[in-house]
Amino acid sequence: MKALIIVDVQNDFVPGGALEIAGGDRVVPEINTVVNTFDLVVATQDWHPPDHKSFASNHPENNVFDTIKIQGLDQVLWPDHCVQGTVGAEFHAGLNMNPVEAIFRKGMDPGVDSYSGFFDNGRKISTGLAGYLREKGARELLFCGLAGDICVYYTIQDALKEGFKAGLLVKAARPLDVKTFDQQISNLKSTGVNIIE
Ligand code: VGL
Ligand code: ZN
Repeated sequence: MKALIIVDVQNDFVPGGALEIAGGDRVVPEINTVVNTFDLVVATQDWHPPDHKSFASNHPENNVFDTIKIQGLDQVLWPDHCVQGTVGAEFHAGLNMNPVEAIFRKGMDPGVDSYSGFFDNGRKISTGLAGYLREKGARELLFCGLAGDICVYYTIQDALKEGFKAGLLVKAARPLDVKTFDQQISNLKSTGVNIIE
């Protein structure tokens, strides 16, 4: 049984959004083309409270994109994005969400960021995604969405750690940093991830 995991295709990650990714909106038609070919489709949604510690605005002494330590973890300070209940946190209006059976939200704890759809960055709290997928009988997961080099990448890493087979739909993912993503793709390939160009 094959599942598609759509990562964070939200307004703040597409051009015009608070944390825009070049070409981020281009993943939408790519995902729509394949979304009906899976046995199971789930989506993740970045869903932060306004006082989230990953927001540079909550660290007046720092700048956007600085890296600081929070609770012992490296944390990039982002522009305010995907704030709960805002338009920026909504899924892109063009994305066909009808086949999506479940939405897993992440990043609600103000003290810790959550790039992966499975666990927070400290690996302390599970979203329940792994258990859900196992109970549904999904063994092979295909990933797409935004940002390729951040939430998609870390979600794939956790999928492997959780014992799933993983694939990446490259055309349906866009990174914040292209060079980083290219490097990550070759790393993933060497760890057995099915890179679908
Ligand atoms: C993401 C940075 C901060 C992502 C989420 O979805 O890739 N990146 N929050
Ligand atoms: Zn975020």
